Amino acid sequence: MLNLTGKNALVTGIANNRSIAWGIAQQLHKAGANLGITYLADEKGRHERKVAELVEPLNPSLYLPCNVQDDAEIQTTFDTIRDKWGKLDILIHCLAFAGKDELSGDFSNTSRKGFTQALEISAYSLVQLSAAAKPLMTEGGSILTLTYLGGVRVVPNYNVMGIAKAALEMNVRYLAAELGPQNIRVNGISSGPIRTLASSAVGGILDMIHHVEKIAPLRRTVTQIEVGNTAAFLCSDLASGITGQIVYVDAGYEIMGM
Ligand code: 0WE
Repeated sequence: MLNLTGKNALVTGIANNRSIAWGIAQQLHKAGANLGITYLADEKGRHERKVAELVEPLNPSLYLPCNVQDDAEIQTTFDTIRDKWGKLDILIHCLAFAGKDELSGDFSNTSRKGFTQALEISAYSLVQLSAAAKPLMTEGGSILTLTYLGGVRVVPNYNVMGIAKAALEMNVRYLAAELGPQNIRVNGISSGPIRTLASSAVGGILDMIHHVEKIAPLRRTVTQIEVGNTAAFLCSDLASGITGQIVYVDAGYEIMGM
């Protein structure tokens, strides 16, 4: 049965109690995993304190700042994991960013800086974190990222994030091929739209959610906990034969043509 006891899991991307990463962290904890949580530090340390308060019930044994645009911070994070845990079993990558002006209007107006930034933070970061995790996954492991249908099909306004998710999904396949011989599995979950801090900053997210509620086979959207349950499965030995895959957790929306 689903059991993650004895497994060390690093979870990135928790911003608040609506974060998909928060749903994943809760379900990994429920399955018995030992958690490490990373956060994006801000100048005043407000974010650090808010996320710390949120995750406290999950008793994380590591709590570290990790900005993927800062190589030194990544190095410190993984050095600490080596020192405190000795090995890493699970890496959860829930990071994405594009400039707000890149997420509306004509895609062809995407700036060089906007394109580079979106791909660096949303796609390259998986390569970077996987490289850092690889030497610590001495007993095999599971790497999981979050993607979205906009990386495979055109979703209005998703724009450069779609290109970043397409790159991210291909990163999953290349990493799975490289790391498979070390028994490290790499997969993605393609979540349906959920109201989170990131999505609520986007105009029209409620209309998109209402559209999904009309069209998806299950006639509803999914929750962070449902994504968390699939994440716990994919990171567990129950999924020992699954790697390089993108699993849709979207109430079936992706199958529909009309
Ligand atoms: O991947 C995402 C969110 C990505 C995202 C959102 C923001 C908003 C605030 C990345 N960067 C930023 N930067 C900001 O300044 N989703 C799957 C949610 C999402 O975002 C959309 C969507 C959906 C769905 C953007 C446009 C259209 C649909």
